[in-house]
Amino acid sequence: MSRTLSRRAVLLGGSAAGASLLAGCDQLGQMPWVRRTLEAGEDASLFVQRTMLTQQSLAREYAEADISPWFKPNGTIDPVDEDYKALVARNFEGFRLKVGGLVETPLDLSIEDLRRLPSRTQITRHDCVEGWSCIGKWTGAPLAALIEKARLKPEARYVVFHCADTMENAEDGSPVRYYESVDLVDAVHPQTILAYEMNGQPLKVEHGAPLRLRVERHLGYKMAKYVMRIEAVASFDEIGGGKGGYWEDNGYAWYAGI
Ligand SMILES: Nc1nc2c(c(=O)[nH]1)N[C@H]1C(S)=C(S)[C@@H](COP(=O)(O)O)O[C@H]1N2
Ligand SMILES: [Mo]
Repeated sequence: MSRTLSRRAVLLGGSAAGASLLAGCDQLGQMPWVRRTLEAGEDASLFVQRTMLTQQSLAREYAEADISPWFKPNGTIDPVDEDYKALVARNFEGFRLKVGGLVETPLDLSIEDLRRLPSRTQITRHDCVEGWSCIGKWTGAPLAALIEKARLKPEARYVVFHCADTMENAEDGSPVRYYESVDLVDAVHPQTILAYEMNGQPLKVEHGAPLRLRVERHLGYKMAKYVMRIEAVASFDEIGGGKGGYWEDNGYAWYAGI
């Protein structure tokens, strides 16, 4: 039995009809997926955020004056990967974002293509699991717009972000690259964007140039930098260590809601 929302439930939940349907707790308790979730004894914070706080509540947004004078770069800050270094050398000319997996229409987009989509700017606080926070302004293309263009197949449950940076080498010597994933509720959330600008400037290498994920209701490690490819999947079984992210494969929680 699936532990997550179906594509249909997400699309319903995102519509006006869906929103009023979700308004009453009684009705909510009648919805099959809520009962399934309760019966499965799902993680409490996930349940609270997914139901009581409503699916599309926004993370707090701040004013220009709140922007941190220095935003701590963390994790990979200068990928060693040759393909990525070549992109940096060309100032990211020729960069293409690939969108594939369980979609009807695979996409292959330049940064200019992404800039032509309606953009969203948000000033938010980034909280790293290590215990520090910084406030930054992010501008990018809503992931929802890409998902709409690519059209998910009915089996799709998660969106995976494949990154350029190698974190370690596997036993057979192959590179283990950073990756992350979100479910469809977070994928279509209005503050989930693929950011190409930070504080009004093109994204710097240390912060994930040319494209990084912002998924504002989550901890920092969900915010994949150096995103090269996006893949819609039904499960994580075939990806990396099977837990939905590089740090998840190393013991972190997949649901990092704050
Ligand atoms: N590709 C990639 N994305 C990543 C990381 C990384 O090492 N590689 N580190 C994560 C962590 S733990 C944090 S806190 C943020 C840091 O983002 P920043 O460098 O813009 O502060 O990126 C996240 N995304
Ligand atoms: Mo982090």
